[in-house]
Amino acid sequence: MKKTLTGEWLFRAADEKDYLPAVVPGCQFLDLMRNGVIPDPFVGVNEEKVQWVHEKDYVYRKTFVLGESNLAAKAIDLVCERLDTIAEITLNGVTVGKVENCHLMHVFDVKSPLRAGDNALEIRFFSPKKYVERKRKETPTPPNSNGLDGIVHIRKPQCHFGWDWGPVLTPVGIDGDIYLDFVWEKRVEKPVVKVRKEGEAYVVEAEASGADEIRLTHPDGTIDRQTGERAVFHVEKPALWWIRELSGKDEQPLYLLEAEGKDREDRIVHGVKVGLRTIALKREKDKYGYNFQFVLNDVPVFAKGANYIPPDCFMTRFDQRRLDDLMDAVTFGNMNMLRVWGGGYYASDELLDECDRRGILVWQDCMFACQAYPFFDEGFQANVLREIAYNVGRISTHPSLALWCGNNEIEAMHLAWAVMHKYVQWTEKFFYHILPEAIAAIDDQTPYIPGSPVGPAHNKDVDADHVGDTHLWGVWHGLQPMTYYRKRMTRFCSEFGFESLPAYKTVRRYATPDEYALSSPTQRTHQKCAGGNDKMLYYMLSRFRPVDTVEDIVYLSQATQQTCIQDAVEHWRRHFGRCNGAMYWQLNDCWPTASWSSYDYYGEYKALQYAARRFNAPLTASIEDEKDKVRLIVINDYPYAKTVDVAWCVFDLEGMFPTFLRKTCTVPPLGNLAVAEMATAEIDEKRQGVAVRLYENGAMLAQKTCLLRLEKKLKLPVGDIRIAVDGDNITLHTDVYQRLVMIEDEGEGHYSDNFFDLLPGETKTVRKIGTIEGDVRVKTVATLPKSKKRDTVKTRLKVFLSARNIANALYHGKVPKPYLEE
Ligand code: BMA
Repeated sequence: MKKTLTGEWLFRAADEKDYLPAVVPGCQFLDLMRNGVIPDPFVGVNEEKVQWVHEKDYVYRKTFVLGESNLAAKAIDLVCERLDTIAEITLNGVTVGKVENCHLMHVFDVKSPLRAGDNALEIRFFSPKKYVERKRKETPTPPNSNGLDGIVHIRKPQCHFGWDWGPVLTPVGIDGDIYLDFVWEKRVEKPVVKVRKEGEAYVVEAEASGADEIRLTHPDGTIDRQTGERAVFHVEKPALWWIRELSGKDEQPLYLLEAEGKDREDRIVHGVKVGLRTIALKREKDKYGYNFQFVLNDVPVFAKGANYIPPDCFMTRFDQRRLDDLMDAVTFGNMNMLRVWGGGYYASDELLDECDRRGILVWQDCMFACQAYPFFDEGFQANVLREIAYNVGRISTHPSLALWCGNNEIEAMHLAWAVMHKYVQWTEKFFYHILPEAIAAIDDQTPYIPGSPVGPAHNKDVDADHVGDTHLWGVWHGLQPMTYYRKRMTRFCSEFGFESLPAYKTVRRYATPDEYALSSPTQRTHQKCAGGNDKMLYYMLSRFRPVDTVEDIVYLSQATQQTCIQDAVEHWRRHFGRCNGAMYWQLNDCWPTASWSSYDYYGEYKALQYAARRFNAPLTASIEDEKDKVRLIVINDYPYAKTVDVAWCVFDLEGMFPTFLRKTCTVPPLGNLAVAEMATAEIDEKRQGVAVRLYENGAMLAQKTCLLRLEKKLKLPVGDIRIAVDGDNITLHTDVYQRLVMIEDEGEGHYSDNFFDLLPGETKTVRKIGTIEGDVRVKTVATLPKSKKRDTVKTRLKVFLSARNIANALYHGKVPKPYLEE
């Protein structure tokens, strides 16, 4: 029997007397906002104004009544799904526990302090900031390049202390379910489930102490039952779990394993969803070096996706509706993998359930990022290993789990800690020995890598192109030209990114018009990457003519981001087999900000989100432009050949609807086909462009265009776009070529397509997924008003020549030497 303790609580800062109402699950920031004590830190420069909050301890209090009969239970536990983070729990004045890890569930035996009648539960949360300051004095740590120093001492999302996309807002509180669990006769535990393949069949083994029956419900509804605490099910004809692009279905087949037992008259059922599949990470030697390729049910996969960060600074308000919306963006973007990045939280059950259902693989980092951790401290290591055991047990049953990764970028940062050698040594001990053993003790089926990026051994060839995965930051941090990616023949790019401003609608939610300028205090607060706004301008001006208004800067920053990431992903996809994954940084935001995301904090789709749908489509066309030639390539990620029609043309920017050349061809499975090649000398770069269309069974799957000159060096025709709205459908028609057409209206939601090119004479219909409000407007590169203010060359030079940027360019801009077979 459970008695929930969520809902209404009281709270106070420890140095104040009066309690205020609080809501659990939640945190002190949400409660302070609700009570009008602090302003919304997401607006204007309020983040700065609420920094005093971190300095304090907070006390949460709840009273509840129990009857005499409740106390007759054999055992009574207080279960806290999550407590963030350093806390002491007292019940009726008796200390029942102290905790120091927000990444695991805490259970306390509370039978003896409970009494009939009124009970008072109090949880005191200690200031995380003060905690890390104190810890750092006891055990010095290397400096932190993201946020406050010493944060490695606390097992709490590291990004709470500030990151290059996130504010310094360190919540404390009860941020999960909290309840009393009464045991009358026996406990019925959650089942431990193991799945393995035997020949063509699968074996599902389950053990649940206290269970009377364990059953397996197949996706077709048939149920196998076994009595007792242990069960072994043989599934002879498995309904295999696939990623969405390979199953072609929105819902993947899942089996439901349930363990049921009776505790007095309470019927207790624990359910676990199980998917039948095999997953491997191939890292064998090959002609390019060493492979890095996920293989699902024996089918090689090109991983297409993005990096996921905590979707809110205050996680408890990220509800199922927002999760659904975010996951819709993932499927909309034709992604098949998410990387849950190591500076936040382990994936929640809800996120994993959605990934299981929709068929999205999950790369799970363990929660260590960008810094060296004090694993030599026995208490710290034991704390971490408890967290690992809990999360591996919880996460490993999910069929979406594809990889355990030890950490984010710790090895890449070793140079910085050469002076604190102990940390470097312990990084190797922990991530190459202790952690993999701890994971394998619970989950020996899922691949493991010590960190990302990873080389062949500790501290060797990190970020090399012939081995492991890479985080390529030459573009953006290293100010390399956007063509830099083409020089990198990585085996798997798990991070690369480009910043843009969030949607204009979002800017209006955090800034007033007098704070729109990128140099304003508000815009500088909402840009956490040092020099980020300058870099955005630097790249925008490398390609487009200058603009003045924030609306136009939003548009161009997103257009630049989209073209940059599209070029990189298509380049790597054209080399599937050698490169096996392109996961851009980053999918989402934790607050409204300028960042590398494609989906902003309020769920607005940036240009990149639409582009992802096109460049990640499993069957698509791509244009590879080189100095002297343009090649048209069809990319096929399916494990079977595809027969398609390809049509292409050289079109005049101001011409008539072009005449296409056509060819029917068969693209090999998991491969590419070069369909046509054109000499650039035969194309009038000033007046013409190249377009390709791809059809399957008469339906157009893709249209891509390519200009041979930068937009700023072209006279793009303005023309006129006719817009007709019919219900949710918006039809556009143009007589001349239109570059990067952005549709907008004031309603909620997004469009079925946006930020696309239109060929001269083309008519295109898109659908609004949401509601249309007010006028439907369009913006294109050619319609941007001219600015007289900026000297492009001077502005760019000034950005490039800052000391920070020169150092970054040297550090990030390297291109590895070609791999020579050993
Ligand atoms: C990557 C990440 C993050 C960071 C991002 C952008 O390396 O792992 O630490 O936010 O770069 O700089």
